[in-house]
Amino acid sequence: MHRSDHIALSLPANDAGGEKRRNRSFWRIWNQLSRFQRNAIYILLTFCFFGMLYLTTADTETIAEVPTAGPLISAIKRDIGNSPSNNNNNNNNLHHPNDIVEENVNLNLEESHVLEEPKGIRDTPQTILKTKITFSKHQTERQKAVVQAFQHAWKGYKRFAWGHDNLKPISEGYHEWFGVGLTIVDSLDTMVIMGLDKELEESREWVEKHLSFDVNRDVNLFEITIRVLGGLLSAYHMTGDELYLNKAVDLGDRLLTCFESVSGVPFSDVNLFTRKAHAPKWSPDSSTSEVTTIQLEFRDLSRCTGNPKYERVVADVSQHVHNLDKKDGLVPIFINANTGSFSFATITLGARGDSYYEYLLKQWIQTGKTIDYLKEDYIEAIHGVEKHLVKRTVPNGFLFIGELLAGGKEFKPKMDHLTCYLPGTLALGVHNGLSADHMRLAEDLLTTCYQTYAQQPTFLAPEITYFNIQGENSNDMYVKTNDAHNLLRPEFLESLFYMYQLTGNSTYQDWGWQIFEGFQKYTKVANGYTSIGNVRSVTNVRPKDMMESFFLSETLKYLYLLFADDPKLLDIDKFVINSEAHPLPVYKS
Ligand code: DMJ
Repeated sequence: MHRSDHIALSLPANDAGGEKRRNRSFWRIWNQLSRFQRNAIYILLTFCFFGMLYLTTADTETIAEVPTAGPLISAIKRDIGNSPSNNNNNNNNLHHPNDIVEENVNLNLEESHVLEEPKGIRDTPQTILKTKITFSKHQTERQKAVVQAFQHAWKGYKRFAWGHDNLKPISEGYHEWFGVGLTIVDSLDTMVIMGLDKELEESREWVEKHLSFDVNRDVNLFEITIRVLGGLLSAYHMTGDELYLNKAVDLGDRLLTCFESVSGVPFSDVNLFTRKAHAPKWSPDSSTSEVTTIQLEFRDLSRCTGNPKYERVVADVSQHVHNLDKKDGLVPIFINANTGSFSFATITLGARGDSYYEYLLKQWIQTGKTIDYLKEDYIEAIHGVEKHLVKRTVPNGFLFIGELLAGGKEFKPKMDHLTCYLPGTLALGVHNGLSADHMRLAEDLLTTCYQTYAQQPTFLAPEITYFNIQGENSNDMYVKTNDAHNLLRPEFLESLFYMYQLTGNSTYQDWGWQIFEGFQKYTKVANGYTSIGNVRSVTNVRPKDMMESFFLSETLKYLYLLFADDPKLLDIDKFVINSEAHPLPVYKS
């Protein structure tokens, strides 16, 4: 039997005959149609034609709205930051200290950002301010001592904690918090200001090669914003190096899910890798100061990228908080992200309340004094502080700012060291045209803050001080054992910096020097600087084995700026300094 390997199909050798037959039958059918039927077909075809035309045009418009994919952020011209002639920009012959070299840059966004863009938001390229700043290389003796302190801390960090968040200088190890090399990123602009080129170069290399936000870890929105986002943006503004901006964009995008709450008030924590945001484990609430101390950074990110999505979410939070009822401008320290309402909580200018007030003023300044409600809320709040929180001690009448316990009736004569940022903020407000009365409050509070240092044998302030308002003994202030620690915090030095810059009074420099000496004597250890557990004894300071990143980012930076011959080494008319001491540009609106 023969087996057939294929099936033979019989097809005409040439199908031209079939084609003609099909054509003939089309015309035969067409001719058989009535005039009405033919007209109906004409109309239908006309509709189809215009429909197609419309769709094609609409498509074109949609595409035209998307920014040209062309150059990515990394393709911004770097002719200022990179040109060899400008690598020596610290030379005073080329630029005055703190000169800003401005360049208008047309920034096109990365294509991936375009795809992620929420509906309705246009991110057309915008003109932004690009800067490279030079700081005077001339240093006073006190500034040189601060630079040495930085280098000492840096050496320990490099040796034992490089690429990790914080140095543990005594156990010669590190502490991981966010897992993003926090001390490096937080210190970048300090290195620029101090002229530490070698340290900056090695840090830049680490950022380029190793800084990744693909970290499967929950981070606190506020902390990572003021320290890391603020640090990257400030480094970008000071160097013109878009590496820092690219990293800031990556981080900013990962933080946006925090704002996906019912009210728009952000959740406090977010996993950087999964981008899942949530309330803190210990409470359904976010801290009021935390949700209102991210605005400078997110706004700046929008201004740098030309993409409004970052600014929009934080501006909505500010507006939302503005609309809530307050006690003469004062706010409770907790707010619920889902309901958007304040919780029944303490009112304080210390922990969890402090920088709400700071960012009212600084946002107003950052936006060229164009958003009135921010200024009005700030003025009302300072009035509320004077009315409800300010008291004087017995016997010497030191002014301090206490707390109102939940319910707003009971006054607690307790002040966190954190509150000592306020004199600087008040002075900044006066400098920007607000009531001169604020300066008196600033000076009085500054004196009390100074006393919290001067009354301790270590010349270092405790974390919390209580005040005598009843006259039960002759001490104006006292410290509880559990509050006697010093974490190398900057707030008082920050205030000294503003007060010196705005008054030129060198007493403030001398106060800063006394505190610096306290740090040198009691917190300096072989491998860096350490927080201590007890400021009340020079023989038993109880080192805590932790060097917080803000020691390099803020404490040493403010000391360095305070000790400059030129009070305007960093010009506060051009920069607004965020809550972690990262300067960001002041905009016109
Ligand atoms: C810093 O992270 C910031 O200054 C913040 O606003 C308050 N706490 C620390 C410094 O004390």
